[in-house]
Amino acid sequence: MARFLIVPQWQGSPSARAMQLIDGAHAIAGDLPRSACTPVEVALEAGDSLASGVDRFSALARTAERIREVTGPDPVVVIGGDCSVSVPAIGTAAEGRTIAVVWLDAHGDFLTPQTSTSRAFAGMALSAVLGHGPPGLALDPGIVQPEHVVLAGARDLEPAEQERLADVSVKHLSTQDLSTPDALADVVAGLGVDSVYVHIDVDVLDPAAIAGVTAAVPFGLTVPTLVSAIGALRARVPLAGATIAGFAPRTPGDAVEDMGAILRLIGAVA
Ligand SMILES: [Mn+2]
Repeated sequence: MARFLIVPQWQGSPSARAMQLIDGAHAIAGDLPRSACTPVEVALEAGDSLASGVDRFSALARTAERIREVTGPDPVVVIGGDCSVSVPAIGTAAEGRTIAVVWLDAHGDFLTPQTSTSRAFAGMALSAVLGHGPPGLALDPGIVQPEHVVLAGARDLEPAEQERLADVSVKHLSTQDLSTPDALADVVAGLGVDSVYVHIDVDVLDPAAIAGVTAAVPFGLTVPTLVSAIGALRARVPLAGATIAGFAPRTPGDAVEDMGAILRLIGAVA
């Protein structure tokens, strides 16, 4: 049985519905065995940017510190919360080994404090994995190599993200590419890494498969396609850890509707 970190962090989200990410984390935790769950305390207040270029920096930095405190060499599944909960978990997972990062997300999360208009850290999370962003949130450069990152299923990229992605060696697999079950596994297995961290923003799924996301983008993955891709990947490369992020149900009833899809994704990574 995997260990789950429950991180109801909303401060990284640019959405007006950000606080429903708290409900999403709690709804998922409610369907997991309590003994397997480690709750991570998240401040309720917004926090202060402290001139970092990231909104709510102080609250995010405190949560990141707590995630670092409760993660170690054994793989964990982080239940968000906004996408930025993955950053400190990836930092721990990369200690003493070379990892790939598969970032499954409708968006690039590849903005920086310089290019983001919202200043929301979730939209900068993948940049922060590669070392861009304020100390205390961003990993040190070199902990994860750009050529070991695969952005998958992204279909709503801002021009600034597209420019930066063209400049670095991050690989990009489209929704179409992922319809070949072994496509993701082939790319990651070819990198020569020790293990792979799998980040899933549930908005990588098609809006028909999940309703509780804050920024739905059409033409996403089906649940079976995503589960097959992860299964094929895990058959070839050990898992260093995983995240399920971005679940923000509007109502408790909506959470119940979406839970079947969420639990299948958890089954794929746990
Ligand atoms: Mn995301």
